[in-house]
Amino acid sequence: MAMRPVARKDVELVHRECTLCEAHCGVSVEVDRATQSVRSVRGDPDDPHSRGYICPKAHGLKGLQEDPDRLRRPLRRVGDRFQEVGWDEALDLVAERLRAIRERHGADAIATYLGNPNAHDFGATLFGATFQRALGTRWRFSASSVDQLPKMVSACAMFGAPLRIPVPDVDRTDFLLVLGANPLASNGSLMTAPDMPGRLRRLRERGGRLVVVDPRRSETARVADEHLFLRPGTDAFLLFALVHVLFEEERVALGRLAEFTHGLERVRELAREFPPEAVAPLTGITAERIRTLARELADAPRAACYGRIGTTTQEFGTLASWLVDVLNVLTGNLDRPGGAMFPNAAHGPADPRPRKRGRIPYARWRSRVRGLPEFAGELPVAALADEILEAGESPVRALVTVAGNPVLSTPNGGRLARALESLEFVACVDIYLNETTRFADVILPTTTPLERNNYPLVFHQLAVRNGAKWSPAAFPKPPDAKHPWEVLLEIAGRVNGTTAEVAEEMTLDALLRTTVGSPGTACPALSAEEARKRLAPLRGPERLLDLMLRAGPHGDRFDDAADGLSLAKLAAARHGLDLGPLAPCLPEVLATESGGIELAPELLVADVARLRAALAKRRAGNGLVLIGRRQLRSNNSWMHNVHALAKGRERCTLLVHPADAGRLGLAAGGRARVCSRVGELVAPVEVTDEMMPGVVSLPHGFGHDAVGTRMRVAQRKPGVNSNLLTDELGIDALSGNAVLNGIPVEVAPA
Ligand SMILES: Nc1nc2c(c(=O)[nH]1)N[C@H]1C(S)=C(S)[C@@H](COP(=O)(O)OP(=O)(O)OC[C@H]3O[C@@H](n4cnc5c(=O)[nH]c(N)nc54)[C@H](O)[C@@H]3O)O[C@H]1N2
Ligand SMILES: Nc1nc2c(c(=O)[nH]1)N[C@H]1C(S)=C(S)[C@@H](COP(=O)(O)OP(=O)(O)OC[C@H]3O[C@@H](n4cnc5c(=O)[nH]c(N)nc54)[C@H](O)[C@@H]3O)O[C@H]1N2
Ligand code: SF4
Ligand SMILES: [Mo]
Repeated sequence: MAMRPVARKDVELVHRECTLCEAHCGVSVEVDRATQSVRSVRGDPDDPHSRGYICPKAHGLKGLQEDPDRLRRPLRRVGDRFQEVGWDEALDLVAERLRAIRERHGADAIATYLGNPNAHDFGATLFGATFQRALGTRWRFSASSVDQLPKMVSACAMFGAPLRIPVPDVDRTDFLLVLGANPLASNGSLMTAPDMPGRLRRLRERGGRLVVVDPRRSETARVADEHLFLRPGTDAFLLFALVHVLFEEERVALGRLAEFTHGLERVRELAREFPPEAVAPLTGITAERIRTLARELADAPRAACYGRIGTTTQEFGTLASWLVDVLNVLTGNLDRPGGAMFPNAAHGPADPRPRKRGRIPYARWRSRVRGLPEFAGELPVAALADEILEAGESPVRALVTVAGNPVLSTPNGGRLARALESLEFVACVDIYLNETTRFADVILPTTTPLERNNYPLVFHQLAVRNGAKWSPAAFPKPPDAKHPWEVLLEIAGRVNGTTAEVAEEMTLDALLRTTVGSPGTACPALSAEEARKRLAPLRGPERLLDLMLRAGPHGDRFDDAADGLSLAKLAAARHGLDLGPLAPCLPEVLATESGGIELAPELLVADVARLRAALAKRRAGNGLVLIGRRQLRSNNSWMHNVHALAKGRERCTLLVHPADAGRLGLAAGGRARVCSRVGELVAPVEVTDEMMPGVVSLPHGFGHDAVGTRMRVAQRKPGVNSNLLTDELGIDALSGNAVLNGIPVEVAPA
């Protein structure tokens, strides 16, 4: 299609980040100011971290911006239809209904669910907690418990804070052991590292080795030196056996970590019970290969062990997450260049709240029906449907979702859909009328990523290189539109009979208390009042960010003559700032009670009994199990309405190994019926030896054929919802995180 010629003066290049995934690549958005439209989205070669790299999804930002199905006005349910209404009417209705339910049944009758995009929007991240606090409920849920919750639990127990998560120093390592991650499709997770294809290529070019452990020969496994097929859900066995060999062969070498690491002997004892010979039949990896792998890890000058979704969304997710870092410690690779290191974000540590040292925020309350534990203020989402349907006299009666699609993304989505239907009131802050929001009484849409400023708060704290980048909005906020943070604060204010401004000021006050005006804060000599004055006229998340940056490790501490960082200075660096490679920072950044690394925290040690029991009980599993997979052109459940990404061949297919296909009578191009304890579906079959025999794979985030949605592009190629098969009873018992991989299924021709 020929592009309309435009006068040069009408074209503006806006340098910012793509916020769709954790890589946060620098993009240059070419904006036609005459029509306020996107002409193109290109990689920004001057971004110091991504250096021009982008993936196909970046172009999807244009499609998202222009999508006629995307919601621009609040919707209110009238009978079984939706009607556009004004903001005041919509917000008042939400506040009124929530208040009434709270008065009648207590605050815990309201549940909240925060989805993944909140982590990619600094406004929602900064004000999400304010919003939840305003509702007063402890029934808070999020996508964390279908994702990285186990890693947060293990990091908190070992290092003292849920987001103190070490990231692999991919650019300097000599040996990278990857378990359950496919960064060539996902572009990396709990590891912000734009251009993983380039980074992994350079790792190998400098003589480093890449080993991938995965039940599927993934895109990443294909470019590795070696790929090891592993039976789903058995990572903790493999990792424990590696630990076993390190001790047995006296290859444990903590180096300087020895001075402040506790629990080494305890780990040695625990690992005794997991020799390679015992775990080999379960994992599918031979004892000999496990032994040599341990030696390779120990012998590499600099090595990093890294585990992701495949290791967290499984039965032993927290143990596997812990053992990944145990290996990093035992080989002396934690906190050293080329190993696994802690980022130092310009806006401060991941967990700035002065929490009581050492107290793990775990199981302070539990879900009513199944008694699943709270962690860091949240309950596992696998409990949500039960809390609505089964909680007797005190069930959850209302739900507020914020940028989440739990019907497609949480286990037993079919049951959750029935639960949502039964609720007294549902409000959704979302930009689509989709599988979840169709159950809403009110939908509150927000601006798009390109209409918002951003700063990757969460992802600078997980980056393989320190940096800071300000992303200016490419478009002004449309008239009558609201940013997510504005919607959250409006609800927070109205539900308590105050205003958004009051809720905003309270958030600022809380942050001021920990950053200025008292001993131990970054700016002890500056009063909160003075700081407030200096931060004006900024508002909203910009004001909080300016405060964090100025009080942060590179900040100007409110001394305008100093050359430290402030938001204004950061914004002037149009392509972002590089703040150098990760640097050793232990023991200073540890927040455990002892001040050291807890290698054998009680919480985790207690869970080893469960693993031991499974080892005793289980022979090599021979039933068929289902795992998931991510695809480059897909983004969880919500970019399937963008034609540029959705076009092309059918992607929601069941991958089956040829031997299994033969045994089950499945033909390539045919269709298979897949059944689990909780549901069934029919999917097209692809036969491929990239699967481990006995394992089938289906991507998640599809299933767009539900009635009452408004996603016309996605509906044309709906695919199936893999979470109709995942089981809400399947959890990692310690964290409560959902098991989304290794689901027992039966498969037959359809
Ligand atoms: N089987 C299986 N299930 C999985 C996974 C898996 O690997 N396998 N992965 C899990 C993981 S890691 C995650 S993170 C979850 C994700 O789970 P969710 O966060 O529940 O799901 P998403 O698909 O990310 O849905 C995002 C929602 O936010 C809306 N949205 C997008 N941008 C904006 C915005 O700017 N403003 C507002 N207001 N709304 C917006 C979209 O319309 C969509 O409704 O899925 C999990 N589910
Ligand atoms: N294109 C794209 N990018 C994304 C997303 C997306 O939906 N699409 N989602 C984003 C989100 S929310 C997240 S959390 C990240 C996730 O990022 P990744 O963790 O890299 O996610 P996946 O690509 O799903 O890779 C998981 C791998 O684990 C393997 N696996 C499954 N079960 C097991 C097991 O039991 N053990 C082991 N060792 N491996 C197993 C799977 O075969 C798969 O190759 O990706 C983010 N980036
Ligand atoms: S990898 Fe792709 S989706 Fe992720 S930030 Fe970069 S361009 Fe965006
Ligand atoms: Mo995720």
